[in-house]
Amino acid sequence: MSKFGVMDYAKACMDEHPSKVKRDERISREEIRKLYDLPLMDLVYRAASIHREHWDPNGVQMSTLVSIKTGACPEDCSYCTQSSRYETSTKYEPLMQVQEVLKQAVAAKESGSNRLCMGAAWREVKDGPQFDAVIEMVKGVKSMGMEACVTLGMLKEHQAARLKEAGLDYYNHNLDTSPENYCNVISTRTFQDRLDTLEAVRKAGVHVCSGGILGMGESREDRVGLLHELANLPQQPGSVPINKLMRMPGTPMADAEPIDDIEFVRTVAVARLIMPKARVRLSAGRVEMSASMQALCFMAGANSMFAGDKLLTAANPTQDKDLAMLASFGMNVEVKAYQDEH
Ligand code: SAM
Ligand code: DTB
Ligand code: SF4
Repeated sequence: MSKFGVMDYAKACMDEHPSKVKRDERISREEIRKLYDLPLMDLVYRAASIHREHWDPNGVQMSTLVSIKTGACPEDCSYCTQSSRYETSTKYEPLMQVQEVLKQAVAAKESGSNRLCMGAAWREVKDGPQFDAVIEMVKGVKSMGMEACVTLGMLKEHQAARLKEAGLDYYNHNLDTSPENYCNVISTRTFQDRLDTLEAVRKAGVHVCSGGILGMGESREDRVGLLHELANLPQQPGSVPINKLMRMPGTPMADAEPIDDIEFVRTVAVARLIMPKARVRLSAGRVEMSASMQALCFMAGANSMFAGDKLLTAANPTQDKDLAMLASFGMNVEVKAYQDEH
C-alpha cells in the first residue's frame, strides 16, 4: 500500500492533540456533515444566498503571489515541491532583494491585484537580517497602497508584532487538512504547531488567512474536520484559501487521485455557509479547472483568486485567460481594501 493508500488512513494523529477537541464549539462536525450531504442544488442555493447577504456576488478579489525564497525547505510536507526531502525540479533560490519584490508588486498592482502575498520556503521565521528584509518588503508594499500578506512558516508572538508594526494585513498559514489526517501529510510539525502560530498572528492583530488542500487522498470526514477547525478558531479567518492539490512530480503525492469536481464545489459551498464573512479563495489548481467549474465555485461562494501565470512554483492560468473568463461571467475585479471587509 502506498504512503497515501486508503489503509494508511487507519492511522490517526488525533491522540497527539487532545486539547483541540475540548474547545468551545460554535458549529459541530455533525452540522457540517449535514451541509455536505444536502442535495447539490440546495447546498449551492443556500451558499449563494448567504454569499449575497455579505458580498457582491459579481465581485472577485485578486491576490498575486511572489515566492521570495524558493526551495531547500527542511519540512516534509508531502505535497510540496519545495521540500528538500524530495527530488523535484524546483531549484533553490535565496531570499529576493527588497527592490526586486517591490518591482513585482508594481506589476501586480497594475494587473489588478490589491494584495501581494509573499511566500518563503521556511519552516519558521528566524530573527536576523533575512526577517529584517521581509519587514522592509512589507513596508514597501504598504507604501504602494497595496495590502500585504506573508506566508513564512511558524511564527512567534514578537515576530508577529513586528510584522503588524510594519503594516502587515494578513498572515497565511494553512491548516491543510483535518487534525487526525495531519500526521499522514506532514511529520516535521504538528497540527497544534499550526494553531499556535495562528494564535500568535491573532494576538498581534494581523488578519488570519488559513485554509487547506483538497485532493491529497483525504476522506470526506477529513474535509469536514478541516472546515470544522477553521470555522471554530477563536476568530474565523478573514481569508480561506481552498487549494486543489497540484500533483508535483517527485513529491509523494505526485500520483494522488484528483478530487472530484462536485466534492470540491461542495467544500467551497460549505466553507461559505459556515464562514460567511471570509474571503473564500480559489487557490492552487485552477489551471486544471474549466471555466464552467470555476463558475460553479463562484456561484457556491468563492470570491477571490490568485492572479498571474505562476503560484509559488506551479502554474496558474494566464492573466488574459482569467480576464476573459471573468468578463464572460460579467464579474468585476474588486480593489477595495480589507478595512471595508471586516
Ligand atoms: N513554508 C510556509 C508554510 O508552509 O506555511 C509557506 C509556503 S507554503 C508553500 C504555503 C501553502 O501552499 C501550504 O500550506 C499549502 O497549503 C500550499 N501548497 C503548497 N504546495 C501545494 C501544492 N502542491 N498544491 C496545493 N497547495 C500547495
Ligand atoms: C495558499 O493557500 N496557496 C498559495 C498561498 N496560500 C501561499 C500557494 C499555492 C502553492 C501551490 C504550489 C506551488 O506553487 O508550488
Ligand atoms: Fe516548506 Fe511550506 Fe513547502 Fe512545507 S509547504 S515544504 S513548510 S515551503
